Amino acid sequence: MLNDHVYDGLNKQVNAEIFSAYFYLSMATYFDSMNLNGFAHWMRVQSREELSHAMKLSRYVHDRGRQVLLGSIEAPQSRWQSPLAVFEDAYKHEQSISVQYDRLVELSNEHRDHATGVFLQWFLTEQVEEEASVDNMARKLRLIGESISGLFMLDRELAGRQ
Ligand code: OFO
Repeated sequence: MLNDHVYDGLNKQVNAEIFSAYFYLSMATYFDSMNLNGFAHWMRVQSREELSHAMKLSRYVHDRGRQVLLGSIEAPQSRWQSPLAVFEDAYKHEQSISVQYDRLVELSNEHRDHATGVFLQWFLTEQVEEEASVDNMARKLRLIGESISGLFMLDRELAGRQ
């Protein structure tokens, strides 16, 4: 059975992952509005990935004998100045999620919940990848600069994300 503090932290993290899914979905709709279909597709895949993170956490809470309590999800931002601004925000967001996982690991250590600490290692590794993927996109967009053809080439590439 999970300790109440760790349980509370995991519940909040489920909420944070569902918010991430919502945030990326909002980014997808922004790209839809610009007719950048490849970018929109990339964001939808990302949104689904975030939901899968929420499911993985939920399953763990259940396996440890507690029921996940879902909280309300705040409305995400829906407008940006440019595709680059979207990925810069996504990068900041992923950095904040990484900090949350670090704190959650610390919390589980504080309460000597080693099983949760081990379980959370997967998320720590995943966060390295999550930060890198949005940061790489921001770097590419900075290289492209004002080039419309560069933007469309990248859009075509992103349409292939599985
Ligand atoms: Fe679930 O990693 Fe992004 O937010």
